[in-house]
Amino acid sequence: ALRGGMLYPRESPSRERKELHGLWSFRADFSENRQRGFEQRWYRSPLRESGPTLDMPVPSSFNDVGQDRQLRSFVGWVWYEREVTLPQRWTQDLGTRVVLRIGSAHYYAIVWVNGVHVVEHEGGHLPFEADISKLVQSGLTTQTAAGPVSDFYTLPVGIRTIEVTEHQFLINGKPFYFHGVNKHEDADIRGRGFDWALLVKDFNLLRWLGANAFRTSHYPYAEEVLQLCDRYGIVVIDESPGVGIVLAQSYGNQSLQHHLEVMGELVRRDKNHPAVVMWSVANEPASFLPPAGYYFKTLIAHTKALDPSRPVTFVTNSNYEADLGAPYVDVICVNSYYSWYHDYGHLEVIPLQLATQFENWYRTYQKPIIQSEYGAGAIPGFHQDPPVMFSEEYQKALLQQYHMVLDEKRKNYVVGELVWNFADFMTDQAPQRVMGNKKGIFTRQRQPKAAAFLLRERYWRLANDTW
Ligand code: BDP
Repeated sequence: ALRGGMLYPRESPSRERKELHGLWSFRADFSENRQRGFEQRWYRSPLRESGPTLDMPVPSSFNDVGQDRQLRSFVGWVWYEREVTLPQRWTQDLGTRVVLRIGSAHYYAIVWVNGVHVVEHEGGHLPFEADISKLVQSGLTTQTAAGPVSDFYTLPVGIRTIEVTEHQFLINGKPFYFHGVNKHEDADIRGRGFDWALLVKDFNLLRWLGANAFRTSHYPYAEEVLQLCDRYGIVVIDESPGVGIVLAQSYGNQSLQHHLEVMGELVRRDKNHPAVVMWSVANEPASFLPPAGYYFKTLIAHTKALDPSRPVTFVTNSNYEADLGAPYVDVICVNSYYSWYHDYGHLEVIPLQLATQFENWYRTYQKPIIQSEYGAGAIPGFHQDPPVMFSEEYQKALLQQYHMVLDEKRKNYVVGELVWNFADFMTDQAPQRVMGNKKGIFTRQRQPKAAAFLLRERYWRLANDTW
């Protein structure tokens, strides 16, 4: 007979709920008999102490978020672990009931809390729970060297230095070459919005690719994204939402004041992330218009005053001679779409045009240069040889032409290349958009196009070259 119901954990004046969703440590037991975890008692100490772990989003299927074939089809014991800090009022008051509830775990589940076995359950889909009050309650208040603690905060930190010379970008005194992507916070169904499973999938893809950096085009990303960058050592160019500054009136005083405020908010939020190595105040403004000079001078000086420890840039697609903001940046970030938005189909123009682009910028400013965007649209599954626009072959061939020049110039003053874009993304409708922007090297569903394999080969080679 049923001994009682199992109420859904709903909050009320007498009930508090703590979500355990998010990133968990994870390990699949690949050992021959699938029993190593039990033999070595992995539940007794933090999982990372008994071997390597992966970050796994919960809820999600471990089979689907990675790039590992073995895990894709794994059947056997997998171990999930996370540390939980309970509010003092739960652990101090011995009359409070603390219940651990698992909404669903496939298929046979064994649960330990602080190394103590608390419950087992067979079957997925349905919830089970255990009263863990005795395990987590001490009846004590948290004390320090001075008395009871009134507030507690932990902040993971990392320490590194950034310097920019005439032709180099230095991290911890060593020349750094950005080889990575531009991203968007975008995916099917959710659109723009934070999602742990999507984030972990994207980081697994960045790792697959061998990317060491990305730009948060064209707005600040969720803080969780930067937290993972800190942990994984992915370098970030942190961009403000200053996109579309293309009219003379965009340079008005009101816009400038707001832009200064936004930079203040951005720096305040992200200044403690070692992964962030440069601020980008804008993307593709009409920086040739007369008011742009004063605007960028003020904006960049303000950002540097807020954070003297990081270089500041904006991403330009103006002509090197006409750009009125470039004198104030530390690093020149240039976008160009040779053989895509000009000279359609003429891949052979790229080497000369791109080399000239780099030479002009460097001669004029003597600052390191990042190719902050370049790319071509490709509809996955469309093939043409000789390549034509929108075929996978064309995207790949265009990138290859860029790479030839990048390889020549990176030995001098080009310090990075960020492909446009990591993944296809949705846009407004327009004749140049084929159900969105198709310049992703991955599809919007995060599957690789031919160009992804090209970049993967290149980035892993560059990774071994530069470090
Ligand atoms: C660049 C923009 C980027 C666009 C890209 C494109 O910076 O946001 O998505 O062009 O047209 O100019 O694909």
